[in-house]
Amino acid sequence: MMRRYVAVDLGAESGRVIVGQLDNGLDFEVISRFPSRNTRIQGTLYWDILYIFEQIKQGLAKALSSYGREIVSIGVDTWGVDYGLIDSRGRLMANPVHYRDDRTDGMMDEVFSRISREKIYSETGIQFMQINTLFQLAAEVEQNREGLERAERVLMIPDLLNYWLSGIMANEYSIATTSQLYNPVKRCWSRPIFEALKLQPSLFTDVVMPGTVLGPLRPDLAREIGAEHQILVTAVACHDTASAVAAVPSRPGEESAYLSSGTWSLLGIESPEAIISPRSLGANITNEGAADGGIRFLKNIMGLWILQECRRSWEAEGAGIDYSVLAREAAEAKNREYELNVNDPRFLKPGRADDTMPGRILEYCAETGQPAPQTPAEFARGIFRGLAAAYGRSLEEISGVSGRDIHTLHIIGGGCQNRFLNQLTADVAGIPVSAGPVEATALGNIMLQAIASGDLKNLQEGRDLIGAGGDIETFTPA
Ligand code: ADP
Ligand code: LRH
Repeated sequence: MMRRYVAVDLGAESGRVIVGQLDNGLDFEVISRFPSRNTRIQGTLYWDILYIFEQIKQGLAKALSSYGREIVSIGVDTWGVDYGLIDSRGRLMANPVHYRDDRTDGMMDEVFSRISREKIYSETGIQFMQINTLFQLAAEVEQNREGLERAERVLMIPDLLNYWLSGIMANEYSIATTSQLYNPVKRCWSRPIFEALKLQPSLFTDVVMPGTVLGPLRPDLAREIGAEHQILVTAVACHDTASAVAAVPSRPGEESAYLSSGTWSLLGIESPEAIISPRSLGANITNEGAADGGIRFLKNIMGLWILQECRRSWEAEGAGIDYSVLAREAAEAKNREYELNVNDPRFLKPGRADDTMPGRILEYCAETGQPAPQTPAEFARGIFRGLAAAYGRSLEEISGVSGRDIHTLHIIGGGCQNRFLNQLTADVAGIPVSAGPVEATALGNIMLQAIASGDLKNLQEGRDLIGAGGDIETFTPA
């Protein structure tokens, strides 16, 4: 009987349920795809986590009706830094707040008044971004003290979904590191940071490593979706970027970097240990947990989010925007050429009716004395040029700080379908770009389940299968 794994991969723009199996390589089928819904209520931006869980249930039920007893396990990976608070009866206390909500405004300075930037970085090695769990929890201390006092547990989003699937509460390593509360050298939660924020250490569990089988699906859930056999819930590399990096088709010993390209652009290298130094702090490079228990030494770059928000704004005005068409048109759109500094903080927050993302770009162009784009393709071209420039700079920083040579860049994720951006990146970086796979994150998720169930030897075996799969295209610098 074929053994199949269900991967639930939730990015900030969209989620998918995928079934994968080892069958002449690492083969997969997309069962369902849905938007990662969020909504603003009384001024707060929330994830619609109940809708998302309903989509997971429907996807799993569909996978079961197609493959029945062949389904062995399920694994969940999601975007980083967000969480839900759980009360003493095991209930979610409120809808999780979106990391782009305004509540973290000013929270970095608030936290730095209690514990220094240097100390936080030496404890965690994590890039400073106001979206980090650390600053979200600092906002709860200020704005929701009673709620936080009643909370028994903090579960990061994939931990929460794993809990709803299995009944087991556990904080997984890769997603735990995105919090900026975890010490990757001592391999435990950071006491000095918990003390500075007056947070109870018991809010988090001991960390479990990627590939830990949590247990079977809850019996009530199994009945609801019609599962007649035991399906295991595996804590994979629960941070989506860790799952994506697990599936980079690199060969052993290769001197390469990866770029996970989606809502965010995550560019970096793998390292067995954390690299925490004044230089890595100066360059604001992060040390997040990897699928093999090691480290992803990388930069968080604003990513295709800016384009997603432009698309939302253009569609609200009635324009239909197809990403592949837009990428092709951007390649030709040479009038009114500009280049965006994609990491400018003004682009972090969602656009509003009176403050749209295209409007912010026009404001930026006026301030920097650049031509104002007019068509979607012209807007997109400047975003892509800015992203490629940021990739080039980040590659240099990462190579300089780590002392590693980088001869190839593997681009994975939805953004690797953008052939214009792939070529621009190769040109700016001056190294070949290897693009694919698009669904790297789900593949990394499946690999961890296959390793946990003894069907795959290790990550390299999975990477070799992906590399041999043939969906990889190379872009050579001009
Ligand atoms: P996430 O998982 O972070 O939600 P994805 O990995 O799904 O994001 O990547 C989504 C991005 O990929 C989109 O914002 C878009 O810019 C890009 N993209 C998706 N499809 C295409 C396509 N056919 N051609 C070019 N770019 C694409
Ligand atoms: C990408 C990602 C990234 C950051 C951000 C919040 O989806 O996980 O690594 O953590 O979302």
